[in-house]
Amino acid sequence: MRKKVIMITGAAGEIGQALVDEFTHNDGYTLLTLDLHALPAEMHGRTIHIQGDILDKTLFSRLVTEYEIDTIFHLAALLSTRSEFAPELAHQVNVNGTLTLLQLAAEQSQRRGEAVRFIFPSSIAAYGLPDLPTKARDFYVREWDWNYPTTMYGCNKLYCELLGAYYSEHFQQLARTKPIMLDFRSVRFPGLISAFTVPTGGTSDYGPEMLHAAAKSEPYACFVRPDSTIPFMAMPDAVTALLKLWHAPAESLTRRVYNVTSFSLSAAEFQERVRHAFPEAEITFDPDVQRQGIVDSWPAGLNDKAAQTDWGWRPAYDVQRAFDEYLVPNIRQRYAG
Ligand code: AKB
Repeated sequence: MRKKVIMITGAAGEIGQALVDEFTHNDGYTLLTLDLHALPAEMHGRTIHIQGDILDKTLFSRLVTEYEIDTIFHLAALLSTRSEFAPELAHQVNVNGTLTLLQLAAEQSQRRGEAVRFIFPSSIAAYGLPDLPTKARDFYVREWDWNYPTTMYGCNKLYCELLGAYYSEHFQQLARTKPIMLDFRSVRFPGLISAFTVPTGGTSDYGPEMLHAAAKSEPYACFVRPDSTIPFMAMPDAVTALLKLWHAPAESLTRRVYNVTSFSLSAAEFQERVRHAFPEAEITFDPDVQRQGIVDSWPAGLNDKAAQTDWGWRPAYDVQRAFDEYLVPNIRQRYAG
């Protein structure tokens, strides 16, 4: 008998660590985690961890002989800034890695006669707004607006959303019998902010970097203009969104890809919040033209009405609660020693 597991790729990353943490407070699930890196020491023993590459197909062939994969949270990805420096590698990891897992999930769904749920974090990077006046006018974009990403990462995310829908609805469409398909579900996340981890390789990183630097009493030069506005979300809400979408009954879903958001802030407003908590913070603005261009192409806000209606999405942390109750106290404590 194969052991039933929930697979989490990219488990050593920011969302991965928060998701594993949430799962291990709820007994009853066996987690099979995969990452290029080892898990941090405090996570040891909580999961069956495989240190490996999502591009390694032999590894997956071995894993499916041992485990029945019930759900996949596919979090492994190269983020937007890093992907611009290594676009071909980004395509391999973000697209080919996802394709391998979708194929595996489709085959597993047929083998066990029940759809594997495939939960995929997409991003505001899937959007590409043409200019700042349009960004200000179409503030809260809907899922189908402005799907013209300008980054390799954004292109990868948008295409993988489509691949997920293909594998769920049209896979083997010319075969005589309709096979059991996988059940792909995706959330488009805004910039995420964790109190416990610092992001690397993203372009929304200026928010969390500013906050963590202030808590460490380090000066910070923000790489975008003060007026740059994008949506953000506290990490616990990101985990809630993934879990809520995972649990949602299939009949209640009207789309495969949902926007989710919490609050929109300009970099100047972000700085004000940080200064309110850490009055000594040394924050300056030193925009980087290329990274600025990426942030300018991302929407200022997300319209997440479909997620609210279909599966009851509500962020627990608005901007006030995010800073006062989650970010500032935990970050303070983290660097206190
Ligand atoms: C990035 O900046 O690349 C990510 C994202 C917005 O998806 N944080």
